[in-house]
Amino acid sequence: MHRSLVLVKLFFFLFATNVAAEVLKSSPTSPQALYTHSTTSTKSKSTSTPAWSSSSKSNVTLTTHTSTTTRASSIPDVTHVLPQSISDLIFPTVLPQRPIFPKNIPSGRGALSQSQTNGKGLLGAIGKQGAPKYPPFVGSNLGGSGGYAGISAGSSGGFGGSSSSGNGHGGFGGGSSGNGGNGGSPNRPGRPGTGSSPPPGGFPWGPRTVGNTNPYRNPPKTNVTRKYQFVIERATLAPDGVETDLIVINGAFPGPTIEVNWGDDVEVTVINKITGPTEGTSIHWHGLLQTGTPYEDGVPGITQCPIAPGQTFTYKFNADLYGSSWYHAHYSAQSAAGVFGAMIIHGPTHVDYDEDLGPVIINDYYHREYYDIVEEVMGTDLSKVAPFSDNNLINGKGNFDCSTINTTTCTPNAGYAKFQFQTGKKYRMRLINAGAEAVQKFSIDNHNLTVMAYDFVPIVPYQTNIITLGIGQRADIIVEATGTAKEAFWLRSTISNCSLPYQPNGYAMIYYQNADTDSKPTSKAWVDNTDICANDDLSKTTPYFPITPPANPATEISVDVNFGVNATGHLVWTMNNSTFRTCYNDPALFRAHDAGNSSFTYPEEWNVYDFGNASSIRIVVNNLTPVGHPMHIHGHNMYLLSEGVGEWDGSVVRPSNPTRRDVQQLRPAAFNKDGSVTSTHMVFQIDADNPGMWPFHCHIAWHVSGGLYINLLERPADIPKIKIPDEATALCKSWADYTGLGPIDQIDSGL
Ligand SMILES: *[C@@H]1O[C@H](CO)[C@@H](O)[C@H](O)[C@H]1NC(C)=O
Ligand SMILES: *[C@@H]1O[C@H](CO)[C@@H](O)[C@H](O)[C@H]1NC(C)=O
Ligand SMILES: *[C@@H]1O[C@H](CO)[C@@H](O)[C@H](O)[C@H]1NC(C)=O
Ligand SMILES: *[C@@H]1O[C@H](CO)[C@@H](O)[C@H](O)[C@H]1NC(C)=O
Ligand SMILES: *[C@@H]1O[C@H](CO)[C@@H](O)[C@H](O)[C@H]1NC(C)=O
Ligand SMILES: *[C@@H]1O[C@H](CO)[C@@H](O)[C@H](O)[C@H]1NC(C)=O
Ligand SMILES: *[C@@H]1O[C@H](CO)[C@@H](O)[C@H](O)[C@H]1NC(C)=O
Ligand SMILES: *[C@@H]1O[C@H](CO)[C@@H](O)[C@H](O)[C@H]1NC(C)=O
Ligand SMILES: *[C@@H]1O[C@H](CO)[C@@H](O)[C@H](O)[C@H]1NC(C)=O
Ligand SMILES: *[C@@H]1O[C@H](CO)[C@@H](O)[C@H](O)[C@H]1NC(C)=O
Ligand SMILES: [Cu+2]
Repeated sequence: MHRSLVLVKLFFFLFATNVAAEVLKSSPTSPQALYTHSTTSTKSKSTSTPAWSSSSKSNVTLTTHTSTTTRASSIPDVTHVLPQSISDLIFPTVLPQRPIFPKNIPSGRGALSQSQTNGKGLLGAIGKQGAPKYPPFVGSNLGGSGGYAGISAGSSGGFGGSSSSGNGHGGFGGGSSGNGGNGGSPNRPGRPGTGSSPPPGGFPWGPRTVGNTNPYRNPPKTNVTRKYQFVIERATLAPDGVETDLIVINGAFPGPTIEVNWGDDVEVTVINKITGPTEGTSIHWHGLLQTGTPYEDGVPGITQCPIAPGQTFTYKFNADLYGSSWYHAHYSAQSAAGVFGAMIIHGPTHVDYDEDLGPVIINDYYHREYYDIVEEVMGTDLSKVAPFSDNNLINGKGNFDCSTINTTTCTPNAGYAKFQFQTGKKYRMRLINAGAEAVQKFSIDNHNLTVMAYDFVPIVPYQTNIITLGIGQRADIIVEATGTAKEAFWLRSTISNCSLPYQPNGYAMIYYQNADTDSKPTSKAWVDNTDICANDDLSKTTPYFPITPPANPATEISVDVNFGVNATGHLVWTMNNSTFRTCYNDPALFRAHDAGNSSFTYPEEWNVYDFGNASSIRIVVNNLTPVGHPMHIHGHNMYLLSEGVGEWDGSVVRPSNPTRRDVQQLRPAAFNKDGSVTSTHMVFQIDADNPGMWPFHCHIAWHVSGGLYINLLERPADIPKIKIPDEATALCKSWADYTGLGPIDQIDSGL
């Protein structure tokens, strides 16, 4: 069927005919309901089979709104009518906001100590006890001043701009697996004492530069192993002044920063000490390729069994790409409870800067426990399926208006993250959207931003004032300190209008060298003229190292993103009409491994797409929902051939060198005045050079809980050649013991 017919029909049923695209875009101020309870479905432009008639695959029906439903004979007892309430809740016309504005912020003096807000985490602090500084690579012998001139290997320019003393950064050669190597700060685990020195004047990654090396074909191997230990447990902290039950790593929120060099081996020993109640866990190393080690990707039920309570697992993988990223729990929505942290992989740079200020982690933040939120998201009370975030944090800090709650201890003016600038210097910042639901708009008042990398891909630098980051996306930026000695500025991240925040405004404070670091900036925000839900145009984001993907890939498929209400009345998200659910006890990758070249029939709800030996894979993704989705691929950077409104017309943006990244914001579908709906698309391609079972999913926690997820089975014939270590298979034994050989109370897709 022609897509536009499907769309017109579907959305006609779903939503009122009188809703305009403008209404959607300006919805927060519009009193007009998006959804009117029309029963006049006969006005549908479609005369062909009803939109809900074909979904025998997953028992998910596309929700329609009609008084005369027809039902696929294979699907008994399916409710086709979407309750009127749901549309207003998922796509509210008025956001019930309680925003905090600069005028309401008392000063830069925080009311809570770092340990009360962030536990053992030091991100966001300045001064003696502040966050560590970040050298050009781990093991570099820093000292003194002088610009970081190390753009090419062997450059004789001094490294500098970052002093090796007095900033808590010592601790090279610390314990091989403990936190807090000697001299290190509590959130800087110790490092092994051997093998970390590069050749004199050189780099750990050898002669590779951004411009001369295809990172996928010719990555370095340093033969250095960096070891970390993560103890995951529950903790009560007050990141924004509100005492909240979190799950944290090594007592820190956000978790400890992993900092290694490109080509290093990384070993992270994860100890699951989550009790009261217990739950499983697993950690995903976002953006890494895991070539040859797909069982280290950290996706429970796909690449491993969860780490059972009380159990320990050591992830061993190579830092095969360089730049900025994060790691996070992939078990249900546990990440939203605080199980995430930054990952810095030092590598060559193509842009000059003086100092690396490290991670700027941004996350929409919820005061309720993630489990309670997921229970509602996955419940049958459709009025609760689209939760609002309570706050927006930068490096785990923020203020909260305590007058709006009285259920828990709340300290006003808990304090914001702070950064120190010196006039004339150029700073690198590593922005990470580590949130659960929100699209972030990052900016620094009065400062231009130069973007040098998106995700793990260095780009031809371009200048902007506001950077859009969907969940999981990163931007490496250079900021030139153009202010004067006594000035202070707001650094902002604002949750966009296509997300659901009660309090959209995230702040941090930037102080110049002679500014009073307890003062409050008075700077004004840039005006945001950017599209509210989409990433910057693909035409703007040109990879610095060009790669041309095949113009005619071996395989091309098309997948629709949609949602519906299933037979038991739950809202589920679908890809190609099928909602996903993992089986924690039975990792799909292990099935592929055991199946070898014989075919194994995967349960339909695993959403496995077997691409066989295809050498390249193209996927056209169509969004039929009025919500944006940050689509993340594991095991690859995707070539983004096209994205935008409407169906793909076959054209490719910069075919000789398309944008590559590991998360792309799929725009929301738009409503038109005549009642029709215009879908949106993104088209991506991957080189199938990485045998494995690779997730491709929406990174909104609540959407992946609801099943917006597929697995790409890549080169299954080569998977049996991969040796899955005993330690990985042993996880299934201990998980089976924990679950008593039966299912646990899995309230969502599991991821
Ligand atoms: C988002 O909505 C708010 C409140 O309605 C409005 O003030 C703001 O201008 C909107 N921002 C954008 C980028 O549309
Ligand atoms: C998904 O379901 C809709 C409605 O039942 C149907 O029109 C469409 O063809 C299905 N899509 C696929 C790819 O099966
Ligand atoms: C679909 O529903 C039928 C009947 O309720 C059930 O037997 C079957 O397992 C369901 N299939 C899926 C994929 O959920
Ligand atoms: C790492 O080890 C491999 C295999 O032993 C060796 O070929 C390579 O030269 C080593 N690389 C470095 C940087 O020492
Ligand atoms: C505080 O608690 C009272 C009594 O439970 C309730 O009526 C009131 O609405 C609450 N106020 C806020 C701001 O939540
Ligand atoms: C930002 O960049 C523009 C264009 O290069 C320039 O005109 C402007 O002065 C810059 N603003 C600041 C605050 O640096
Ligand atoms: C509907 O979805 C929910 C949530 O995934 C699931 O628990 C329930 O079993 C599903 N119902 C059917 C009939 O598949
Ligand atoms: C989408 O689902 C339909 C119906 O189950 C199936 O026939 C088709 O192969 C699926 N599409 C892809 C690309 O797998
Ligand atoms: C499949 O595997 C079997 C042994 O497991 C081997 O004999 C056979 O040649 C393989 N077939 C192909 C097509 O690789
Ligand atoms: C896939 O490649 C393997 C070797 O890697 C080969 O044995 C097998 O026959 C191929 N299968 C197909 C369907 O071409
Ligand atoms: Cu989504």
